[in-house]
Amino acid sequence: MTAIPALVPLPRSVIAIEGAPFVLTAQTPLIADPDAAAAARRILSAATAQTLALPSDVSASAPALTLSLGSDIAPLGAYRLVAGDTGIEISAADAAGLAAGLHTLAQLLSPASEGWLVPAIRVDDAPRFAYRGLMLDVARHFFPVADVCAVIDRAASLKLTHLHLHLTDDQGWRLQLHAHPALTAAASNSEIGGGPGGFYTREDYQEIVAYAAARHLTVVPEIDLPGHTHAVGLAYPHLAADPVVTPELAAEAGTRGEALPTAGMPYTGLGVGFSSLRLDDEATFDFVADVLGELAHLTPGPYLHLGGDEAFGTAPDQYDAFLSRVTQLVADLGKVPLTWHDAGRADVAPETVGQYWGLTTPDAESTDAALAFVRRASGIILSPADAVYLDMKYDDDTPRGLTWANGPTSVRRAYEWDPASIIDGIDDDDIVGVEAAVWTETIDDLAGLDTMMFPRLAAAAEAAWSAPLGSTPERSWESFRRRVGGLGPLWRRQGIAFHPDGRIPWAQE
Ligand code: TNX
Repeated sequence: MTAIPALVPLPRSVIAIEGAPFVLTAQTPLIADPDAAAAARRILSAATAQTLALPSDVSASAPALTLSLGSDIAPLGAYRLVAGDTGIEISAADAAGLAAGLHTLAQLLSPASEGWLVPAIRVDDAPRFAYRGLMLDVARHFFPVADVCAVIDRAASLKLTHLHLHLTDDQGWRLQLHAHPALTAAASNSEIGGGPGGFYTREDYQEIVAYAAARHLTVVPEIDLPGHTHAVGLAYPHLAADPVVTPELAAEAGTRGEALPTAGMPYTGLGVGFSSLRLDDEATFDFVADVLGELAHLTPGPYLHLGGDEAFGTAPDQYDAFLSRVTQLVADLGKVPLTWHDAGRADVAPETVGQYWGLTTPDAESTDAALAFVRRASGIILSPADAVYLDMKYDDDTPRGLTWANGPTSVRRAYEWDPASIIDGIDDDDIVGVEAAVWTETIDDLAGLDTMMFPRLAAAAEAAWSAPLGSTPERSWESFRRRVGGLGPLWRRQGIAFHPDGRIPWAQE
């Protein structure tokens, strides 16, 4: 077709078909099983900023929206959507596929006096990677349950499948655990900048997990170990090693006017890499076993993320032995251990999946660490920091954000990379998926998250879902900027405070 509609992530196939547009109104009959019908009302009402009744109880001759579970389509996200003036039919093998089709339908709607128009179209679609993630750091700044749920809705609208919650860091411990209540009693009421912090009760956490599951997202909880653990020392001083303050850390703290990390005092600065659990003490291993056991029990999804990054305060041999032992512990709990790629050099449990956070042009050390996961055949999740770290500034004028990942990350840079082109020897078969990350050193509310995530999260979603960069004329920056610009009115209706990037031709409604 000449001009592809504003669809992101780009579907496998989009064909304009003969006929007039479908007109969707609040009274359009909806033919679907009750769960799918509820999903359709929720997704389409949010997309139109209007409550759509979409009645199911009509013996209607009016053109209907039909959601059907058919067997000729692959499971886990694939779908077919056919729209024309006589009706819209979305077919999929499962509820996840129907939801993906509904999110495509939401992007196709345009307002008109008689209702919402959907062009006559056929879309056949399926994802490239099964794991399509977003990491949210709730440790540097705490975000209440409602904000996390809003982030889940945003992730679902781009067909993501996993929400990785970075639950613990130097600045605070955010998950209540029965076995160690002091973690939240003594180590959660701090955050960067001196705000009040906060934590999720077990019930809050389960509410987040259920909210995500209802939107076909799996929560991946991260307890960052053995570094990024200064907060643990506020609750259990005997488990924490003294902070290792390097000259670089001291210089950076000086520039920012921050206090240096001090044992037993809340840390509210931006420094990283100074903390470690005491790895020469069996009490640490008992603690970690309790924490991970309780977390495994609370978490229905398959993954437990153990962090493992930037443990500069830990001796290398102790780090290796710790990661080896703790990944095995997670495997013994029946979960799949996930670690940042740094742990690739340790003898981790063979099931361990790595998460690559180096640059799109990797150095030798991160290449070796990433390849270690692939050699063990467990695979890797790609989060190249100079492309999909959504806490990087867009340009020098962005008020929030960091720049350590090779300077600011423009929308174009977030878009123009391909998962199979990052590390020699790692291609589609080795890649579990793609995950964007939003670290929150400089972000403290939902509007701030929105501005940093959108539109770059759409670029990451396309890397995760769509065919390889450059494989079709539409899988290109020129096409993406037009398509993503077309989503401006939808995002406004959905209440997403996106960054109105000047390189993108934003549609006005
Ligand atoms: C690196 S990525 C970190 C985080 C920071 C982030 C800021 C990774 C595994 N570690 O601790 O928050 O950069 O962009």
